[in-house]
Amino acid sequence: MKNKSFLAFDLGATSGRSILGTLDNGRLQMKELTRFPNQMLQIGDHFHWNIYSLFEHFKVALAEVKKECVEISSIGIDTWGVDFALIAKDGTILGAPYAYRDPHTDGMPEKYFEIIPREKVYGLTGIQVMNFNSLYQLFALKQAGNSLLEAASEVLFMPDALAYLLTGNKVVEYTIASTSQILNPRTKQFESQLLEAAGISPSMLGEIVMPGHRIGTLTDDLADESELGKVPVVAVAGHDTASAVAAIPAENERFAYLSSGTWSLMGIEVKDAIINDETYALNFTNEGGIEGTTRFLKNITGMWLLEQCLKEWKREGITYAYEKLVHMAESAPAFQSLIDSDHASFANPVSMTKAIVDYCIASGQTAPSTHAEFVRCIFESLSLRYKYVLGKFINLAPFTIEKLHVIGGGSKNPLLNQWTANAIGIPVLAGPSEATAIGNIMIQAKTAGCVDSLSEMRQIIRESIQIEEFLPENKGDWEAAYQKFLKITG
Ligand code: LRH
Repeated sequence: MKNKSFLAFDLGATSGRSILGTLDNGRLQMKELTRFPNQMLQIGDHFHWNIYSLFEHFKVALAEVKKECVEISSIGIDTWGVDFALIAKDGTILGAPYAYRDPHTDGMPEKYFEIIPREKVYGLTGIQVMNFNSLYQLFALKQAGNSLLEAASEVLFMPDALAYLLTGNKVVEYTIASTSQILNPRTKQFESQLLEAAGISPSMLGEIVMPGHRIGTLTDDLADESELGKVPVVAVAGHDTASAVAAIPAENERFAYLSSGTWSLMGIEVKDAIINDETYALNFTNEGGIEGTTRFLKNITGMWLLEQCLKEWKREGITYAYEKLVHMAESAPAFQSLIDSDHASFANPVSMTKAIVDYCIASGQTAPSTHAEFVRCIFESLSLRYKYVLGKFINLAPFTIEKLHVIGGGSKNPLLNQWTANAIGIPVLAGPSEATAIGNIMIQAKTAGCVDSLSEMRQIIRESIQIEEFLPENKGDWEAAYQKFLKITG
């Protein structure tokens, strides 16, 4: 088959990338064209996304594609979950979208549950309650009498809003919609009653389209400016985690995954949503995957902790290379300070290092004082949290979990991979680190007819990238540390 190239826009909550992917003779090749920051924009007391700056970066990337002299078959966009843009009746994007770490949703779920009880919301959606879910963001805006919400006639989730800027067409893609806590995973449709209870008209959310849907083509302006012509823009798995899970190089279903980035998303792939008293109590989520799969998973606060520490240290004039961080962590004393990465105090503190120190003091531990001790504390605590959450999945999975696939940027950290394997006691398979972009590209390839199925996608990925295996070692030390971790984190 003739080779084909695709452009992926892959946006996380701290940075974005444009990647050119080429499928040549059953092998995938990738080239990063551009990388750009995606910082929350603080305006007054609020945190927003600068969607217009992202659009500018998209234009720069299109110009880079032109320089490559390759014809791209399509463009796909994936982003982090839950956030959205408000669109006016005349199609104008209203203001800058709120960022999910904005504190305006603090306490909103509890207020919402006075209208519809928590159990019912979970029963209808199977989505873990987190105050930033789109449902509570919309409710918060409504409660505040937000004038942009009043002027809006439509809601577009981030990947769909960006696709709208590229094409002028509006769609609501299924996997990103599934992060909203408004969608019913059984009917795969929005639950009007949830919106009505928030005071939002159900007409604000359009018809859902599945990954593979052709959204449109570049607008005339962009086609001319970029000199690329009317390139099709297709809906991929618009939720970055869904694109990442599609790129897991698994050979069979008996695996758990950890999509490791700012968040650590740990879960399993199942056919139907799992919603029962236990999953409700655990606050586990059922997000939509491709080909009718369900991503049954749990959000764990991941590299956010380290990213925030690094930001602080950078302000003090110290920047560390990744390898150096690994080396530092190895040199610090073992299991001295353990934290619950999901503790509310780490959600968006003014100082992450202070939040960690405060947590350790409050839990009667020696607080980290050197940078190396902070890094070790974060890596060890994450490994132990992974063990805790994986244990729950082992109990709930309809199959035996034989291995953990670690994908995403965090999979490039050999020390964390080894510590994770030690903590969980089963093999860790690390890679691809570019899972979100690979999933994005492979879904485009499937849409273009180059690939038939999810399992063929995964086979191509297995054959195109290097996967590293980490076998558990030093189990005894880790078991003792786990007992300490359980006591501290309750
Ligand atoms: C990871 C992610 C995660 C969501 C969070 C808001 O990037 O998409 O799956 O829960 O961002």
